[in-house]
Order: sequence, then C-alpha cells, then structure tokens
Amino acid sequence: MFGKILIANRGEIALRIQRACREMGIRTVVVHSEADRDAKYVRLADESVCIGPAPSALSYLNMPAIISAAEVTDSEAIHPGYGFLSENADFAERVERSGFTFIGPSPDSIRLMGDKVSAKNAMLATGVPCVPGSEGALPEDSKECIRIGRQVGYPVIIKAAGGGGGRGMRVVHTEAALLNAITMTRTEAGAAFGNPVVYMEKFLENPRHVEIQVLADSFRNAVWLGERDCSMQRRHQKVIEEAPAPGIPRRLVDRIGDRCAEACRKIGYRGAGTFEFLYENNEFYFIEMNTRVQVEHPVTEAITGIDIVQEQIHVAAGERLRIRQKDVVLKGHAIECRINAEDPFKFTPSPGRITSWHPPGGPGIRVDSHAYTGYFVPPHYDSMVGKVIAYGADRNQALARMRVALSEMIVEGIQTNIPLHRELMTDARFIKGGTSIHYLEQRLAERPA
Ligand code: MV4
Repeated sequence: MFGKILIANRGEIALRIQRACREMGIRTVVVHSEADRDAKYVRLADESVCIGPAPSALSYLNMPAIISAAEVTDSEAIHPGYGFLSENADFAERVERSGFTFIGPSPDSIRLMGDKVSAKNAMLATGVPCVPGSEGALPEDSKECIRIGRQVGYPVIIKAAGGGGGRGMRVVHTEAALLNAITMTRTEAGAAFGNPVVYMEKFLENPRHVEIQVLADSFRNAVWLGERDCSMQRRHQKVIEEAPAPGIPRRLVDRIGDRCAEACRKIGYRGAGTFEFLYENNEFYFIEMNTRVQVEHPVTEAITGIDIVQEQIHVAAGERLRIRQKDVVLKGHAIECRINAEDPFKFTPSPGRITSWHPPGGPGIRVDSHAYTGYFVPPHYDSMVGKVIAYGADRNQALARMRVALSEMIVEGIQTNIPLHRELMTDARFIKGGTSIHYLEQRLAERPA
C-alpha cells in the first residue's frame, strides 16, 4: 500500500479523499491554490503545497506544478478527485511517466471513454445497449447524413464525440434542419474540443438519468454497486441523487448492471467508473461513461456499505478486488442533496464568508463538506459547498430524515439552495418518485416568485 498520496483537488472531495487515506494509515499531501490557502482541510493534511494563483488554469489544472509537488513531497500516488484533471488522459500518462501511480483507470481507458464515439462502439461490442443512431461518426457526405437521419427517425440529436455532460449537442426535429445542425455542431465542437467529429442518436424526449457504479481491478475482476437516479438536474448540474432508482423493475437493473461489469472485464477497465444511461419506457440506453469518482458516490456507499474511495486506492495499488458480486447487497435507500452557494431563485453564485454553519446530524445523516463558520467560499470555483446524504431503511424514511436534516441546517453569510431542497422534499411528484430529467426545470418555470 502507498505510504503517501497527493490529492490533486479541492473542497469537499479533497477532504473526502483525505479521510479515506487517514483511515488507511496513508499520509496525505494537499495541493492548493492561493484562494484555498486557509481552508481547514489544507491544515488537516500532513503536508500542503501551494501550486499557483486562484484561477484553476494556473493551479488545479497546472500539470507540471502538481507533478513537481508530488516530487518534492515524495508522494507515491496522485488522486485526482472529480472535475479538473480527473478525466484527462494526458495527465494520467504524465503522472505515470513521472513514476507516480494515477489513482484511476489507465490513460487508454480514459481516452477510450473520453471520445464518445469510441466509448459507444466499445459498449456495443461488449453487449451494453446504446441509444439507436449512426454507426459511429457521421460522414462528411450530406446525402449519407440525410439517409441516416431517415433511418434513425426524427427527432434526432447531434452530439460531439469530444463533448459529454451536456456540452456540444443539438436536437433536430425535421430533415430540413439536419444539415445546418450538423455543420453548426461540427464547427462548435472543433473550436471547443479540437475535434469536429459528431454522431447522431434518436432523441429520447422524456427519459430518466440512471447510472451504474462499477469497481474493477487490474486482473479483469469487476463488480457493479447498484444504480443511482440523477434525473433531478438543472442545466446539466445534478441537484439531487438517490439510490436505488425508484420504480425500476429489479430484474432490468440487474441485467444492465451485469452487462456493465462484463464490459469492464472485456475492456480491461481498472478503478471506479460510472456507466450513464437514459431510461425510458422500461429500457436502458447507454450514453457515456465517467472514469472518475463522482460527486454522488455517497448514496452508493450508503446502500452498499462499501467505501468507494478506499477501493479506488486499493485497486490502484495493484491489489485484487476484495468484493465479489455476491457480496454486494443493496440495503435501504439513500438521497443526496447538493448544497450550493447560490441564489435559491435566480441560481447566480453567492460566494463570500460563511458567518454561521450548522450542519445537521442524527441517525442516517452524513454531511460531506469542507465548510465551517468563518470559511470564505471563493468565487473562482464550482459553487457546491457540501452534500447532505440521508439514509433510511426505505425511501420514505430517507425522505423523512432528509426533511428533518434540512430543517435543522443553518447557513448564514451566503445564499444557498437549501430552500429549494426543502421545497423538493415535500414535492408530490418527487415523493412519488421517477421524475424525468426535465422535471426540475419545468417545475421551476411554474414556481411562484
Ligand atoms: C440525450 C438526451 C436525449 N436523447 N441523448 C445530456 C447530457 C449528456 N450526458 C447526454 N444528454 C442527453 N442526451 C439522447 N439520445 C437527453 C440528454 C439530456 C440529459 C441527459 C441526462 C441528464 C440531464 C439531461 C438534460 C438534458 C438533456
């Protein structure tokens, strides 16, 4: 096992990784920007290194600075967390070439999944069901594109191979609008991702976003750890996640989960990963794979009892997976509310000093946050300041515990989306379960001022 790990991230996930390391007896190094110098988790780390000024491009995305920090501190491995460099294959490669272990999949796996066309092809080849569409990239030839559009059937969606997470896509309702949409998406994708390749899918009008968590070692052992429903989102930012996904027949989820674990074995995937699906009319359709630990991993930890970050570290150290599929037993229900420093009505960021921070507690409540009274939320980064996770024997108990937790929670000095979460926890449609990816935006449009 590693003696010392460098954490190449900030905020709650830096603290989360640090806690996993401490429990395992691993020393930690936190790299931080000038804006995060006074963060409590920076002081809690065994060592810290300032790697640059506040803007991410000069600090958390600064590969040479991070690798130098690993060198001067004699770190053995680098945990990238989520966001920043976590899905950057070139970074993973540079980390390994410099003699450190990248806590994550191989650069080849990251690259395969980073290109959404190659990811989809790999999934089709391993038996994971995908959204019907073009076989790979769309050709240059206009007539061919029109033929493919007719074959897929309107509406269709044009997506950039280099995109993902909602970036670089365009819905097309008629054949008349197709060629222009392809040209526009290509041009934007070339500028944004340096890759003009686009592909076509049938556009699913009212799906849910359901994802499968996997864990794999370097010896082609892989397990899946249940699913998460992440449909409650606004502008591609998840707001609430839960596990299991309410109302989906168990046999359907089990079949997809087994396919995902099998796909990991076939492609030689290592580490934690998430297969993202759209779920509509009792069918799962693969859209993308995330090759990192995700913000919402705690809901899976709650229903499986597995520490996903610790498992990432074990498999990165070359150990065999200790968990067999039969040992993965999903028990109870968990709901996560992301707490953002933002205006609860206009959603504009609300950075600044937290003058009062009272997190909730009690049975089944977990709070993952780096915030505290006196903490200054810097304006340079994502607005998430923490996550409240409620676990219960069933969904109703998890909901009841979340309502109590949110009623106890006090954050002053900044605005937060806690009022929105309080509303949603008493929303009849959310309580019923199974709302689509469009529900939150529709509901917000009808919200009284
Ligand atoms: C889609 C889709 C409908 N049909 N693909 C958006 C994020 C990216 N991961 C894929 N996305 C979508 N792909 C087809 N064929 C609708 C979305 C989508 C979406 C997906 C998941 C969560 C929220 C979303 C919000 C809007 C659109």
